[in-house]
This record gives sequence, C-alpha cells and structure tokens, in this order.
Amino acid sequence: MVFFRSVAAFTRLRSRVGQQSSLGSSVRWIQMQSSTDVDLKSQLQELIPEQQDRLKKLKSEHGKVQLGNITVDMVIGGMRGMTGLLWETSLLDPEEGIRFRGLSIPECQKVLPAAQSGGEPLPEGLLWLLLTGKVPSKEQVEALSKDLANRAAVPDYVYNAIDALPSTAHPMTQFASGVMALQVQSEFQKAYENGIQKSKFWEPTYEDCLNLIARVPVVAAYVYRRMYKNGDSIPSDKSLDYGANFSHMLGFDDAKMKELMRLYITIHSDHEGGNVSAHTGHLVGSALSDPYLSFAAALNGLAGPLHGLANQEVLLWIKSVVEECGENISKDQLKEYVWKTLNSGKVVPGYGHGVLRKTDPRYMCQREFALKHLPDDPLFQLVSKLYEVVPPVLTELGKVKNPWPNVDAHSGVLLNHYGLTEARYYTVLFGVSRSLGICSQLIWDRALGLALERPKSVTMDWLEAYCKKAKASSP
Ligand code: NMX
Ligand code: MLT
Repeated sequence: MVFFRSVAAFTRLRSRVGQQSSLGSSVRWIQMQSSTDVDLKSQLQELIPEQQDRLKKLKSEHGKVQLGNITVDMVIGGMRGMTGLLWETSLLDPEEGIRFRGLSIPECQKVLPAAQSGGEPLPEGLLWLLLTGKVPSKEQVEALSKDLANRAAVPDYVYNAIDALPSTAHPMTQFASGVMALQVQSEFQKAYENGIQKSKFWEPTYEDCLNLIARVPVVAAYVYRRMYKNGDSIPSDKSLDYGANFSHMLGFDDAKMKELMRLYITIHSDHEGGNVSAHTGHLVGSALSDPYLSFAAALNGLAGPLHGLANQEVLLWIKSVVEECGENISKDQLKEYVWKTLNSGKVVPGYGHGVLRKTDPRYMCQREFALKHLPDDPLFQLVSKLYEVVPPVLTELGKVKNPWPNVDAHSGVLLNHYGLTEARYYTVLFGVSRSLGICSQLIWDRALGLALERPKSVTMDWLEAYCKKAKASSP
C-alpha cells in the first residue's frame, strides 16, 4: 500500500484517475512527491531508513508466518507459484497484470509526466516511481533526465570490445559484451575493494545503476548502427529525453517513433522479480557482484526464446506467415498456419505466460497505440486477426495455461511500422528498458541489506524417499 502525502495533488490526481475502470469502486492511495527537491539520491537517502525499519519489523513480528506449501510439482516445475523473493518495485497479478509501485499501466499513462500533454509517459518518470514509490513532478523528471544525459559517456574500450566480435554476432551477444566492458568503471567494485561499510553499499550501487541506465542506450544504439547502418554512429543529443534520445541515436527522428520508444521503455521495464532476467539480476547481485555484472547476467537470460527473445521470434514468425500466405490471409488459413507451427513442435511466440492468465495489459496498451497511430498497417491487422485466432487454438491444445497474448506479441509490428525492421535486434530494446527495473531493485537490495540467495536443491532420490516417508506416515 502506498500512502498519499499532498492533498492538493491527490485531488488533482483523483479527478484524473478516479474514474479509471481498472480502479473499480475502491479508492487507492497514490503517493505524489510532496518534496520539491529534484535530487533523486537525496530522496532515497530520506526513504531508506524508513524502509529498513519496516523490513526489520516485518522480520521480527512476522518472520515465522507461513506463505504457502511447496509441492513436488513446484520443485520440478520451475518453482511456478512458489513465493520466494522480495521485490519492491512492481507486483504482477495473474488477472490484472503488472502494477509499478501500485500503479497499473493506464494509471501510469495518466499520472506520470509526458513529453507532450496527453502523450506517453517519460521513462525517467517511471524510473523515479520505481525507485521512490512516488509519482514525480515534471521538474523532478527533467532533473533526472539531465542527470542521465550527463552520465552517458561511454569509454572507447567498450566500443572496441564490441568491435572484437564479428558484426554477424547476435545483437544480444554484442550488447551484453558491451555491458560487461562498461563494468570496468564500477564504483561499487572499487568501493568494496576499499573496504566500504555494509550500510553504505547502496551509494556506489546507486551511482553504478544510474550510470548503467544512462549508458545502455548508447551501447545499444552503437550495436544497431554497427550491424545495420555501416557503423555510422549518431551522437547523443543531450537536449532530448531518454526515450527520444535513444530513438534519435538509433536513427529514428519521427515524433511518433519517439513516443513509441517512451511507451516501449516504460512498459518493458519491470515485471516483478521472478521472471528470468529480473531474477538473474537479483541472484547475481546477491553475491555482491556489482550492477554491471548482475545486469549483464540478466541480459543473457533475456536472450532466451521463451523470455525476451520472443519479440524477435514473433516478428519473424509473422513475416513467415506473410511470405507463405500473403498479407490478406483469412482467419481459416491463419488457424491452419498456427496448427502447422504447433504440429512441428514449436511454440506460438508471443502467446502464453508463466504467471498471467489474461491478455497482458502491455499488449493492450500497444494495441491502443496501434489503433491510434497505425490502424491501417497490414501487419497490425494481421496481429489483430491472430488475437482472434490463436487463443481458441491454444485452448484446444489442452495443456496451455494461458492462451492469451503477452507483451511480445505486439511490439515488433509497431517498431516495424516506423522502420525498425531488423527483428533480431528487438530483444536489445527490451534489455535497455529492463535496466530500469533491475537496477532500481538492485539499489533497494543493497539498501535493505537483502541476503545472499541460496535456495535448497534436492535430488530425485531425495524426493522419492521423502514422498515414500510422507505416504507411510499419513493416516
Ligand atoms: N505455444 C505452444 N505451446 C505452449 C505455449 C505457446 N505459446 N505456451 C505454453 N505452451 C505449452 C508449454 O510449452 C507446455 O508444454 P509441455 O507441457 O509440453 O512442456 C504447456 O503448454 C504448459 O505450459 P504453461 O504452464 O502454460 O506455460 P509455462 O509457464 O511453462 O511457460 C511460456 C510460459 C511464456 C514460456 C510459454 O507460454 C511459451 O513458451 N510461450 C511462447 C514464448 C513466449 O511468448 N515467451 C515470452 C514470454 C514473455 N516474455 O517476454 O518473457
Ligand atoms: C517479463 O516481462 O519478464 C515477461 O513477461 C516474463 C515474466 O514475467 O515471467
């Protein structure tokens, strides 16, 4: 639960958000920044002792409360449904989807500052929200935007490390290598070597995280221009916000593409802590590996086809549909194509989820963007047809727990529309965005002194013996 501090701001907010159907009849309390201080680090300095006390109290008063039963299915089945991680920045509801510090995506679109009135949220605002739990003012977002722009210098050895790879290497390999090379500048590693106190760990972590978030778009854009635009890099423009500048460095200056990039970075940033990339970042960070090491590890998880690489797979799959059947494919033909994919042992990319049991709200907001800006795009129309055709087929398959589309089912056709057609690059965009969520939580991991992650594993022998014993002792 987030609490509200400024009455005037709440009144304004309620008149803007109060009628949101997603809020239902319950009044939720949204915390607006009451401070006019535009320095994010000093805001955190105030918040951290409060949250440390809160965690201490939780542990001392409720440390022995049970959160559920672990079954053999859960141990075998990828720990699905097993509550086992503390993750402060966002929470995922299977039916409703993600909430960033309590705010749904439509709420974020309403209350976070935008580049233009009624436009998409600025990712810097979302970063402020993830870190502080408070909705920032426009001035605070502008200050954070400038801070990030001033941190964005990337040393030449990072480019050289990328250049050492063949330009045909997968963009995620090049991107993760660039992030590893950025690690040379880790403040946390230096501070740790110099014997920093545990209570101060969060401070160099904060510096590393803000530097990393500032620098990943530069590295990502370098990879794109190297692979697809003859190495002709575009320097960053410090006058632009984070999303617009990334789009600019990639070579896309269309105002709508910049809006899309702001939305894209906002919605892909965080999806609670159990997904492969977030969990990996948190796990590696729990060994006190610095944020660059942790985030590079997270990227390697994101690069898997069941996780972030699915956005690449979706566009390639859609293009294969068009190649084989044309753009004006009928629903019956499409259904046949979906079955052909399934019968060949492949998954339908962009559909299904480990937690969600409804259409992903990240899919819905991208669909709304498409309906507003590109309703006649033939690939968008194909994506819309798939939305009707795929869920009944996956339901008929009988084993899929969630037949509905996830975030990756939509992103490619939007990017493709504005000229970013190179599908193999798409997961890099996801990675840039995910730096916001993973780094925000890493700062809190160190501020709260969260423990080394070390769950217990068992063998099949152990499980069989345990179950035999449990059966024998049951009445
Ligand atoms: N197409 C075909 N089969 C599927 C699909 C799908 N889209 N989704 C689930 N299944 C299968 C799954 O492979 C499993 O089969 P088996 O028992 O033979 O191993 C069965 O249905 C049960 O899986 P679920 O419990 O529904 O899903 P799970 O939690 O294991 O996996 C995903 C979740 C996301 C990995 C899975 O739905 C999938 O492979 N989707 C396609 C890839 C994708 O879009 N990934 C992106 C997820 C979002 N992200 O960005 O990370
Ligand atoms: C994500 O955004 O990380 C994906 O939807 C996967 C997940 O939440 O498991």
